[in-house]
Amino acid sequence: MSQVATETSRQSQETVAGRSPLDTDRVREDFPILHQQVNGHDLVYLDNAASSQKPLAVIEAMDRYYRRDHANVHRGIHELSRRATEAYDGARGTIARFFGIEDEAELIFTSGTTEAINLVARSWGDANIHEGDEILLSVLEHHSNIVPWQMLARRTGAVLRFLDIDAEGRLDLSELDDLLTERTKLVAVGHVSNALGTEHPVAGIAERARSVGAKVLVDGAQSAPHMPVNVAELGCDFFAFSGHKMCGPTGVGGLWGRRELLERMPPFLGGGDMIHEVRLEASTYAKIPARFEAGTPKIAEVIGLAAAVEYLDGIGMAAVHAHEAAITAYALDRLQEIPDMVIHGPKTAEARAGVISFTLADVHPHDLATILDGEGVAIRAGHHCTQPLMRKLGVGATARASFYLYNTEQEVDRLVDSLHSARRLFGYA
Ligand code: 7TS
Repeated sequence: MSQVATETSRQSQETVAGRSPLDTDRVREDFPILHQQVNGHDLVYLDNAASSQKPLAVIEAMDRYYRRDHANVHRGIHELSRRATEAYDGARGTIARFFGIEDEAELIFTSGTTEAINLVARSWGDANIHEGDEILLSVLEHHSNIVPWQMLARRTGAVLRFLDIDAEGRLDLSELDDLLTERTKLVAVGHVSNALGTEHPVAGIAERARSVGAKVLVDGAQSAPHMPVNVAELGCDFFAFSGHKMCGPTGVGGLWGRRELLERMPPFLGGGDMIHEVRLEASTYAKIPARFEAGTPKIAEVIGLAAAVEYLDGIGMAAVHAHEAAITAYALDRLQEIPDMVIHGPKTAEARAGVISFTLADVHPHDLATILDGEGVAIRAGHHCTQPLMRKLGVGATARASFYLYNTEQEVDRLVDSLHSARRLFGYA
């Protein structure tokens, strides 16, 4: 490394240590999975945008529930069912408070962001979207915030429109006013891009969308885990999130929607638990949230998710965000020291979450990820379920490092060292 580069990284290290409010050594003690060797090296887990690891508090809450309290909810007149029901219903309040949701009946548990968006597209969309209506998305949405709207457009004859990105890779709002018309019935945008890590000004977009009478859905899969989120302050109508990306278990996430909208929406799935009365010819439906939670719910998962948000609350989402901002700034500096490195998206940490997409010369990202895995460094390579964005960037795939509260600057150094070995291996050094 050159003298200048050494100076730069030393200064950056001081900045990270000085700016992160987290004691990562202590945080890391809470995550047993991090303490292992992979391919003969200490694991460096940098695939958090795909799924985060779980603290003991979550693992133990689910273990305790299964060992002691498990039964089905809302039906048994016996002690275990009472305990399970109390824990499940209590978890809704805990998770609602985490997102600033005052009316906890507005929080519907789903299997994750994908199901939450599909619920809105099927239930609200089929009832409210008609031929010629417009739905405004952006070109950098995750497939789960594109495909359900394409399916809805096919069913109804609605038209999809797209916000573009600027040269830096940030959402370009210069055309927003032209794209928003009285035909726009819905704006559905991601809060943070899973491929570029950019944070989008959703509160401003929501305000402008609502001024033309459009409803607003925010895909919060990548914001809920990484920054304080208050759905009322966002000014949106629906907010979707996934538990497994925010220290919680797989198989659970949620949809928040305004009561006046949810109450007028028909059910998404039919079955047990979502009805008021069933007759052979027709049924009436339960009130929200039960109307949208057909069948035996994700009891252990919801209890695990409540433990996850309590854990994150204990640390403080502002501190989680500040830690990630510091580590991302450090990583951006260090990655840009590597010759032939292309960072996709903005090169600075401003309005960015802890996600960095990159390519190294013409090494295929999958080859890069394989070399890194051999050194115990886990990153993701691929199109990140954002194929339209990849086309815009002119690449088929990128390598992606994504950080969370337990990642350290030493781990960023390990990533950089491994990328240097990959460069040597592929003959670039
Ligand atoms: N929206 C965004 C912005 C996402 O990043 C993801 C998952 C989803 C929706 C879907 O979430 P799910 O929990 O319903 O699957 N993103 C990623 C990723 O970046 N790598 O793997 C999954």
